[in-house]
Amino acid sequence: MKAILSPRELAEAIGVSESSIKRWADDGLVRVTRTAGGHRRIPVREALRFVRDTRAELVRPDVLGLTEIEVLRRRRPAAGDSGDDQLFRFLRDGAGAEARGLVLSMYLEGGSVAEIVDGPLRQAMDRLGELWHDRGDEGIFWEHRATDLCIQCLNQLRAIVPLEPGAPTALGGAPGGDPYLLPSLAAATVLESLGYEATNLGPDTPLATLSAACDQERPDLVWLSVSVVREPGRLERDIRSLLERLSARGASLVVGGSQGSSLELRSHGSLLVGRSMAELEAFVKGLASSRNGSAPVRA
Ligand code: B12
Repeated sequence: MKAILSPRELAEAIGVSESSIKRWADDGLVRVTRTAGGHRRIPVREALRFVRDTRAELVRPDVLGLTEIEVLRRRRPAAGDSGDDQLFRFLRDGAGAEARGLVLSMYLEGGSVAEIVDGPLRQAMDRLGELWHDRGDEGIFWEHRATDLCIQCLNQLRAIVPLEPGAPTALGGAPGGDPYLLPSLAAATVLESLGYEATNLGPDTPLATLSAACDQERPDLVWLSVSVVREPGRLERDIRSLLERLSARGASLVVGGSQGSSLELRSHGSLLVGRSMAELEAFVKGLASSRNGSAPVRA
């Protein structure tokens, strides 16, 4: 993907005239920087923010370096295939460019990251998780490869969501002994799409490590994604003590993941125990409105 575009390149990509882009830039609809010689330049994150917000059609995705979308367009969907079926098939078959292109298109057409993760991505992984029952080693191979492809899809979204200076910060991971990569990465991606600067410590992060990271980084929000619980009593105790430290300085904790709600924890005040990325999104939007809308939370 290109990092910086000229007005002509963005114009070509969305099939409008260069003078329209320059006019929109001068009206503040597209944010530009200037070269030393005074020429307008558009960071690609800003260009894609504009494409998404205005639902502009990407007629030449190649100009932006989004070759995945071109690859996807060349692949005809099987008759009656929904976007969800398509993603499942691409992940199962190792069609990485197509999977990335599809997820990117869903986002650029206005889908939120939370909707994409709770919907097509989770459904595809649920279906892949059933395959090892019938397909044994082949099913496990598909599951591992699909996990890697989902990581690529999510990291690609992380590379294009707009960045705001002075964004609130979030930090999180999955607890010690929990090997699941995607849920925590998905939470980081959702938070970044909502205007946070997120640090993902990933799977198998002991709560003591998470707590030390929080003391050092002082994030506004902490997430914990729980897919495997080894010692529930101990994990609950560690989460309560983390929550105490966080609440003392006005930060919030969100616990989720497929086993998050099996823990003896109840949502209250600065703790949310949620089952979906939609709940994470709603909680974050609630936080922003209780701070009088000062946090840069996007639609
Ligand atoms: C990929 C995968 C693995 C991979 C993980 C690779 C990796 N490093 O990440 C590996 C190979 C490690 C694995 C291993 C095992 N797995 Co497995 N795995 C899966 C699979 C297919 C996908 C999981 C995934 O990433 N989903 C995508 C994420 C995004 O979805 P999610 O976790 O549900 O998250 C959603 C919500 O929980 C929520 N959420 C998540 N995090 C957060 C955080 C916050 C803050 C909030 C608010 C919300 C939230 O939002 C998300 C989107 O809606 C699932 C299938 C399934 N149905 O979950 C099986 C599955 C979980 N695995 C299963 C099994 C049996 C195993 C093994 C025991 C297999 C074995 N015999 O070895 C081992 C156990 C591992 C262990 N150490 O405990 C079973 C569990 C059955 C059960 N309930 O006990 C499942 C359900 C498959 C099945 N249908 O049988 N697995």
